[in-house]
Amino acid sequence: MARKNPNIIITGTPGVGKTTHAEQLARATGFKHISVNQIVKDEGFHEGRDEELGSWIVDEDKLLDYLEESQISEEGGRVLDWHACDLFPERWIDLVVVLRCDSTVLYDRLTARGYKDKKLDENMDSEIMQVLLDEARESYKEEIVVELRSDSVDDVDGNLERIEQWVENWKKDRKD
Ligand code: DAT
Repeated sequence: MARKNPNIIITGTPGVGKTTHAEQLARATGFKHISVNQIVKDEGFHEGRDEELGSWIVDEDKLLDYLEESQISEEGGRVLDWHACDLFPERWIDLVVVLRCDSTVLYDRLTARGYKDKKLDENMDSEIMQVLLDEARESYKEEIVVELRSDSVDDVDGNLERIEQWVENWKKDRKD
């Protein structure tokens, strides 16, 4: 059975605005916001923490089994929010949004979060080197990957309008 609603990944370097976008998009569309970080933490899908980076060492098999059992592929209507995207099977995903942020803006957001030393440096490098954009382009068909800016609140509003329009078109195309 083909899903009636699309599955959307919102990805990008920590601090670019994934959660901000995913929450608002889920509210506007009625889709389910899947905060991968939260699930990993709540369900224990990890093998401890990388203390230096301050992030979970994720057990990807457990995470993917969990998502598969939640009928993600059949039901659709999920907004996946995570700083990686290459682990999700292509057949689950209809749109990959890669958020990008000016490096001075990102620096301020990450230091406000208390990031410092290696964690701050690695995330800044990752954004400057467009690591997540490259990962998305290598993992999914070019036509489903979109790069959007997330420097300001106006950007968020514009991005949401664009994604909601894309959702409408996706649904219309499948009805015809
Ligand atoms: P992420 O989920 O990618 O780590 P977030 O949504 O938690 O990012 O946002 C990090 C902080 O930056 C948070 O305080 C909200 C703010 N922010 C995010 N995107 C923004 C934007 N486009 N304009 C203004 N503030 C933004």
